[in-house]
Amino acid sequence: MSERPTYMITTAIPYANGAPHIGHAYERIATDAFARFKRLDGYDVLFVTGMDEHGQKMQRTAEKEGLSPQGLADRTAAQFARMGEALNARADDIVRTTQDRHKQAVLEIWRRMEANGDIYLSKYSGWYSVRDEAYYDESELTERDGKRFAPTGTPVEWVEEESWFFRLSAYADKLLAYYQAHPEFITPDHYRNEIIAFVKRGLTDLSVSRTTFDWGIPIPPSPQTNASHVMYVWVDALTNYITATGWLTKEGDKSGFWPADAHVIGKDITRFHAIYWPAFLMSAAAPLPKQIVVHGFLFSRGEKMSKSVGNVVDPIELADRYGVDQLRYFFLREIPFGQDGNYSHEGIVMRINADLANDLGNLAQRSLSMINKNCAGAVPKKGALTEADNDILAQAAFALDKARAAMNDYAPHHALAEIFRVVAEANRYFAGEEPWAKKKTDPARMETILYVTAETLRRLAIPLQPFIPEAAGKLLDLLGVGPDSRDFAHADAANALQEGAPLPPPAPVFPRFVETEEGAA
Ligand code: ME8
Repeated sequence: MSERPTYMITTAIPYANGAPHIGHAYERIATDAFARFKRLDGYDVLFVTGMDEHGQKMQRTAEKEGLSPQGLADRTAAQFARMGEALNARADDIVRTTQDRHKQAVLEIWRRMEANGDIYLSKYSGWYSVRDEAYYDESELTERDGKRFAPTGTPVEWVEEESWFFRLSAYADKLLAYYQAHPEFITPDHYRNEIIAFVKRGLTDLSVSRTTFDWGIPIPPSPQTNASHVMYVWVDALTNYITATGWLTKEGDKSGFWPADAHVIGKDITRFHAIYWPAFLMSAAAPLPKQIVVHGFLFSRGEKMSKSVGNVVDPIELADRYGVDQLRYFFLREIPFGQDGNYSHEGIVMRINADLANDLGNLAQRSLSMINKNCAGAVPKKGALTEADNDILAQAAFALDKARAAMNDYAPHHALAEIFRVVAEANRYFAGEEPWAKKKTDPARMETILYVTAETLRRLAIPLQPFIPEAAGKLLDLLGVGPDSRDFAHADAANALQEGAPLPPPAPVFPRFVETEEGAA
């Protein structure tokens, strides 16, 4: 472990029963941007994702597809690994719940919960949704055409079996006290309020094992029963977060990363992360993650993605069509983090052309090609600075502080809005100062304007790296900024561009998106 402060961030671990969709891509990209931001800000970062490979849903899907559950998990894990590469959002570790290290961690959390007196044998009879892998209370269900449905819209089935239970009811008050003492634990606030209201209604004990199928982690034999139980898939899946650190099993050198700083998850699984998971950890005498960071759902033109509507898109295809940075930018800028959002071809193209190609791309292209032609391909000379020069440089410097504050609040849309507000200001500065007109009348002033513009671009490209890593990197290449001078510690005036430093030939950073027949589909 280094001297630097640590920061651990995770995504949810997707069910391994189907290919990645845009919701998975969104979560991965956002988490990657948070991880990159902290890394550039000097933290020792552990970014973890994984695959949720056990459970009844996996077993049933595999049967339908004529595969073994492990075969299906392997196929899906490969698809998710490709998605991570394609989105330039590779994690440091991928915890697959069928791995032995994970099994050990799950058995240890179980042992600790049992030792704490929180596990007992009884019989479960009630409603279960295989699609959600969740139990529901009768009062939560709705009835349609003689069938019952969970609040999430998924069908439920009646289950009656012997089961181990976790004494969740004993944790309601402790959880409420915890939420009160740590108001930042569930963010944004409206999800926190929902959880508090739910816990206040009282918690019932949770069935944490199943006997009617076997695709899961076996529970150690007990003199109390002859039945073979497998771990409830959510006890199994949630524990992945701690597996990655080896904290429970005291293995490896990552245990200093626990407790995680942030679990980034979608709004449909807040109950598991903000109620069950902290209760399990309290029972196991393990520290709780610092924040549950909840994002909304993505819809295609307002509609839920569904195979039957035919609007499920492959995120890798989207990245190929629009560009990786372009897709990342769209998601992070367009959707207020924590709220639901929409994506559409028009929406993505508008963002690409207005913000990336017109505002940022043109400013870079115009200023850098003027520098190339008029300043011998080197960083221009800086004369005395005017108020306008100082003002735009100060705004660019301040953009990093504002972006940092926004990212601490898990609001990437605010971070990008601020950076692009300054990009727009820089365009106004450039247009207003008319360096091309000064070329003959006052060439020294022209150089100063070009210097200020280039230095402004440098100060903005540095905080843009977490969001659009490739393009921001390319822009820093064009500004002659070396690989060791790109972290946030180098964003300040002390590391400003050096007059006369040679620059590579200019090249476009963001091309416009041009419609083709296929693109308009
Ligand atoms: O829930 N928009 O897996 P999952 C945005 N295995 N996010 C979405 C989304 C959408 N349309 N659809 C899903 C699981 N997500 C469990 C997690 S964690 C210990 C176990 C998000 O494949 C969803 O909210 O159904 C979740 O955060 C993630 O994608 C994986 O969903």
